[in-house]
Amino acid sequence: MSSVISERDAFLGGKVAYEIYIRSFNDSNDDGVGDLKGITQRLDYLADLGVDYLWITPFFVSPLKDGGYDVADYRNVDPVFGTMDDFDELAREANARGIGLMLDMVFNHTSDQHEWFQKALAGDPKYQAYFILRDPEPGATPEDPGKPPTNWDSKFGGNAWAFSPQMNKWYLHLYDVSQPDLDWTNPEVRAELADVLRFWVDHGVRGFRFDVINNISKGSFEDDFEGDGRRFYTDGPYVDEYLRELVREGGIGDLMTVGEMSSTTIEHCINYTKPENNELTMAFSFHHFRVDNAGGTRWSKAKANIPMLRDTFAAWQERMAEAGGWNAVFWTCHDQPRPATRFGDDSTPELLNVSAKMLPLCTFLMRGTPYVYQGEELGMTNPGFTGIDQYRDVESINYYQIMQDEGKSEQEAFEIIAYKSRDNGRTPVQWNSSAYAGFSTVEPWIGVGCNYEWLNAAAEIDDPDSVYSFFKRLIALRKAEPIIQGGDIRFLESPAPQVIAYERTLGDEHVVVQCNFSGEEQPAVAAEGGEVFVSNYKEAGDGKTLRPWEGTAYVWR
Ligand code: ISL
Repeated sequence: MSSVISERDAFLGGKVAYEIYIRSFNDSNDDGVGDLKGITQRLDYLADLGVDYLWITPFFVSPLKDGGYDVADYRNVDPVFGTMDDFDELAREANARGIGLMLDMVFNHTSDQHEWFQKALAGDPKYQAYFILRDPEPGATPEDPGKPPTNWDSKFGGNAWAFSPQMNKWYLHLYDVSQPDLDWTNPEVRAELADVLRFWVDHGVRGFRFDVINNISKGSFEDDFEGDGRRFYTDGPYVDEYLRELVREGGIGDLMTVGEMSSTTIEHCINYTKPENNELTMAFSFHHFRVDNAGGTRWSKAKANIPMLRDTFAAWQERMAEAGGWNAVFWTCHDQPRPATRFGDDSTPELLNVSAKMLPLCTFLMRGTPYVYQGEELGMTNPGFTGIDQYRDVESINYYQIMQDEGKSEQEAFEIIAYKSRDNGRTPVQWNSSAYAGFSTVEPWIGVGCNYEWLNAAAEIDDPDSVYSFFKRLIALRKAEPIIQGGDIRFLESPAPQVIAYERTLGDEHVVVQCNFSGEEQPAVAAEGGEVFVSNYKEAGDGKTLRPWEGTAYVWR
């Protein structure tokens, strides 16, 4: 077996990315909303943590119906987030610290406020051809437009088509009604989007994240009587071709790129990320978040099924490795609850500390590029909101109603929202114990988590036992160890249902990682002769059992 890893694996496997949800990261001008200057102010913190790339969520001109994922102008900064000069300063300062910026390109759809859609509404045929429009059935009136072209559901609830009386046409919106889908079959659309990439590359950007990029090629427009329509537009026939063209025409073949792949398959992600295909460098996939969907729906509250989690990781890790694909590995993002609450235990500070360290240990030693989501490095939890009026997210507000319409009580619907809402990850980063957690001096756009007085960056930075210090260690370890960057990976049979274990191998070296996803002792995988590589417990264990929430990796070399 070779003891040398490939150049690609050394590069991607040695990098760590950090996601910034800009509205909630740091507010520099005290208007209650995070901004670009706010990020610049925290670059030293991020450099100390050791991350290489910052994925910044959209800060482009937007009506903010979907937190900026509704873009009205791809080439300008929304005034609420700052100015182009602020951006250039951020890029300069980040690059000077060896940190690259990755921008978030929302190319499946625009905002209905985008000039292109406004021109389409006004009847301009050039721009009507930018969107996916359909004529109504004969006899339709603005009051009664009849049946939508297909029965597909919007991801945010309701039918995926909206009728525009102004155009006398239906338009497709897989997401919010204010987010019309672009028509990628139109070469002018593809050329415009490639030009947007070149614009930002000229501003010093070193990578891109592509929003729901596997939805851009709609297959056939037919009613779905088995599901919600996604099988007709997910991983569609031309996604690979469009990606190759976008990368080539956008001139981004040498940059770090990650595609957000919704409801995808491993085989498609292999194609999207195999270097010889010249598409993307890595894929974000979400199958491991299905493990706490009761009855097949995300809008449910259930304990995570750990054997299913193990099998999902095993399949994605092993199959992508065999076929030369590359995964982004992560426990959360701005669309997910906080992992310490969801997969760990936040019921006491001690349990939180140990479980919020076990989780990154489990994923950081896998094959792929780890992504840390703002506040995760502090062990931030779901915020403990108590009323629906504290939520801001369009999806959460829609589903709170939909769940009640479908028969859930107000209380049941609220508990599910409190557990699964995207707003769980969107509360301000807890910087210190002052009012509004040091995020802002005025009331933020969304409330601060209930535990900010003791759970915050200021309390953790100099504490060697903090979750923050543990993340720093894991990041440094990954950069130092080729076996983690590019070694083979094989999942081991779990000695107990609540344990996930896997092995990395490089030449004669090997590492065994074992993690206990429970508050009870569990049997361990035999590790005789191995030395502790990294652990969330200070004292070595007995080698036979894993302590509550223990994550330990052993090395043989
Ligand atoms: O939020 C979800 C599950 O928690 C997903 O359905 C999510 O909408 C999907 O992963 C796509 O997300 C991306 O595109 C959306 C935007 O609202 C999300 O914030 C973004 O990450 C539409 O642009």
